[in-house]
Amino acid sequence: MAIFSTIKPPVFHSKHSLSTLPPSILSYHTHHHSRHSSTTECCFSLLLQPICATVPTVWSILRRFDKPQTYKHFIKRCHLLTPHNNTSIGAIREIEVISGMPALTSREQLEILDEENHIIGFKIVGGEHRLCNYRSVTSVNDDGNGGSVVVESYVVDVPEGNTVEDTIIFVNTIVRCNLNSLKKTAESIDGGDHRRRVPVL
Ligand code: A8S
Repeated sequence: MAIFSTIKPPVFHSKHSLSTLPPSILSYHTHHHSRHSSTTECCFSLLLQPICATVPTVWSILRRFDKPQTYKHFIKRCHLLTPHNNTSIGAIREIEVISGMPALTSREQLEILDEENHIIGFKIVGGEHRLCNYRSVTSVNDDGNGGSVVVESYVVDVPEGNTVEDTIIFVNTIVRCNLNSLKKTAESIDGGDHRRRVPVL
């Protein structure tokens, strides 16, 4: 499911699955993006991905700022530009994308790594691509049934010559593919269905 808006700060519509998220988690998705300071037109979107795997399993994949290619299949290579393999806040990675994309590389800086609430966020600070001022936040939440719900939101400038709709369709497609492959990777680690089965009486 995706919710998008060009309004700053982002406005959430009352969707059931979103209203079940703790307000502290939701505020990461809204307030963080309201720091977007670009003067060009920008857009915002939020996607939800239910996963039949536990929060620790999903988080163990997501938290690896140095290894996004584990589930982001558009990434060919990734290396850290900051010394000592340091992946704390401020760390910078350079990724190379697979051929066929309108991009070659992206330089990305880790902005949030909240191990307690399972939230990771980064912003794009350089590279050869068209997504200026891209910033994203991804959180993993317990679905209350033994599984997880991943929420990913982003803001990005609308590239010159493109419309808001084009931009959202393009970026949502990439994010949806990433979330789908995160689901597959996590579910294969957890051996499929980790939801508590409701006994049939
Ligand atoms: C992410 C999200 C996105 C990555 C995009 C949207 C990107 O890596 C690809 C193609 C581009 O044109 C831009 O979480 C860029 O990685 C796959 C190189 C940034």
